[in-house]
Amino acid sequence: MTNKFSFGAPVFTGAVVEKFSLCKSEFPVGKIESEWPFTWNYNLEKTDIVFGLGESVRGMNKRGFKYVSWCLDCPNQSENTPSMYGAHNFLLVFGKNPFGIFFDTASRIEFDIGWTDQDVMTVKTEDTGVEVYVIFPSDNAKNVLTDITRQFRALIGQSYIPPRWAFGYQQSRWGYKTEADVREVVRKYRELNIPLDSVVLDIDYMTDYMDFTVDKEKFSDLKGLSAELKKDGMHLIPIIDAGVKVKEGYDVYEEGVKNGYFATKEDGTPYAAGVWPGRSHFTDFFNPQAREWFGSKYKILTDQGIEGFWNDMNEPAMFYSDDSLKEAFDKLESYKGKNLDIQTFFEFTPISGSTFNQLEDYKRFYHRVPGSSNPDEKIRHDKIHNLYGAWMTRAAGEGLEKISPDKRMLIYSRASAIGAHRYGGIWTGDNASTWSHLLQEIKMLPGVNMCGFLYSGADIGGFGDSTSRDLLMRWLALGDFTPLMRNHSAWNTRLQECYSFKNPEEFKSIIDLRYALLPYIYSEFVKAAVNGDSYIRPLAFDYPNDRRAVCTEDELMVGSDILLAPVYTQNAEGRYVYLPEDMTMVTWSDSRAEQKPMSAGDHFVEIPLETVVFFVKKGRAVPLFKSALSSEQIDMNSAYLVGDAKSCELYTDDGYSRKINLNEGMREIK
Ligand code: MIG
Repeated sequence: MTNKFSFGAPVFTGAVVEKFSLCKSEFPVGKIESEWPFTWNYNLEKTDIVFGLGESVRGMNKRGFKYVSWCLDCPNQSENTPSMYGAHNFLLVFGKNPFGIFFDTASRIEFDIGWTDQDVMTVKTEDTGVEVYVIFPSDNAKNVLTDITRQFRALIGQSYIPPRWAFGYQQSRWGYKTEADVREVVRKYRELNIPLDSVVLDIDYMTDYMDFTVDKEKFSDLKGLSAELKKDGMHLIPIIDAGVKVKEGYDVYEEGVKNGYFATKEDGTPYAAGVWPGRSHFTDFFNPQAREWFGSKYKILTDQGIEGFWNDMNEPAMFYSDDSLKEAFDKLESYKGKNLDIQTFFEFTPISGSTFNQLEDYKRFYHRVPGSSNPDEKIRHDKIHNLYGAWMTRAAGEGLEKISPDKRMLIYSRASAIGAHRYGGIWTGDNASTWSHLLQEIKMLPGVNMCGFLYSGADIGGFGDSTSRDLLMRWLALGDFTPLMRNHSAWNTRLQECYSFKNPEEFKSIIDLRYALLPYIYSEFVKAAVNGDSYIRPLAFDYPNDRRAVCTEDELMVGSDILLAPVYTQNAEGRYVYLPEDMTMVTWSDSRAEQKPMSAGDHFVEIPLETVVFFVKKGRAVPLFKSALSSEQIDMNSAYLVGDAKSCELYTDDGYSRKINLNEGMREIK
């Protein structure tokens, strides 16, 4: 049962697909301290657990910290980072009176979940307005967490399903500059027989970082390269940035200016800020014509055989604006010649870095939002900031659907808000090569899944800083199970491709497991998307009456049948694993599986670096296939089962048709 309430003057966000009339009765949970500015308090029982909030730091249980939804480029994220790249305002309170609550707003919103007062949760927002949906379990719900999640997902619509090849291993690096670089990656993977489905192209493939261009000097024949790779079951995935370079003669820029497709300053002229291409304009994705126009541009690349993209910098990130730069220079100037005491010196040093992603800049431009009640239908960017990336994903998703009405295309984005989960996936932005960020991913993915972003994953091995061999191996072992499995790193870090380290056959074995599991992962993913379930969940979903399981923060349920206990500490020879019931332990080593029954309870499980261990639930089986060099080449008749059941059901299809019929695709595997 869902109740809808409205406070302030909400802006249309596009998050919700079901129509609800406003509930006339009193707010059913906690207390509305103030209708506007909106302030809601909820007293937490000691044992209440608060799941959700998607892409955010800290635990699966969000208690004990203060989070702010404000899409932000945060490459230096830590445990204390309040805002990440996404705005995922859904919470699932699990306790005596379980409920889900979704704050549908375009604006900044704060979640103080037992931080100011350990036993009080406060949610506040004061810009525009918010529609609040409170979801209670159905009367006959067998499992309240699953039930609430399904209701929420029905509210926001079915999650995006990428083509099957998108579940293959992707190799990326901000640093592949030429066709030759790409060929080298492919050659080295193939030489070592390490499976690979995609090579990801970062900003260097473009001419001067201009969207929808290809630098002919570096990639003389992208179409040819793409066709050549496809023959071998591989895809190229180019990046598209949010900012469009200001440059006379560049068609995208000129068309955008001519037709008024860019966000504008108060005086109606296009707003400029500096990003990778230099001064750039920002497409007004809220304006349907602008959205359609930008979406249609992807055809320039699909015409060259490209079938997948990633959208970056769409918070939008802004390194500087004309104004913030001037302000910074003026300030710096004022210190010139001064005898700086230590206090003034510390004011002075941060000035040059102060122009990044400034709130002041976000207040300097406007979007045309048709249907809004404001004069000229204009809304200032900061009020709807959290939707910008989401609507770019929508532009891409809708555009690609027009360009390719029958075949699914791959798209994943950095910034996001709930609603965009229908159009694309996400990666979780610029993490670093640290063990704490590996653990962070484990804790983050269940929330991300609850919020509908099933196609998701973090940069494997870590983006910033230099990885270590063991960190990359442990991270790949987790990545074996995440829908997006992408190794990505920054230009100034140690090379991070599997062949850059000794004994690459140990990497091969880990990635072979991904391909052995791929048909299962695809099946479980599609089932979760269609049924409104989470592909990755906290143990609480499967073992709600087992307090140990409910409070476990470093194990995951994957698909319907797998429990995963990743290793996330350096030099570990294994780890303690809590099993809520008897299970089958599968140890994958040297590209082969061995199984062993395990009893419920605590175990120290030995997990040498080159092995991957997972557990199959009681009475279930998981099919493993003969690994192949690409997803396309997997022999679908090569399955054997692990686990204690004699058969299992698997969903299969052609891997790309947009129409999906679960029942038709189900088959039994023995
Ligand atoms: O300011 O395109 O998150 O994955 O490699 C950095 C370069 C811009 C940020 C993305 C990262 C990508 C990088 N981009």
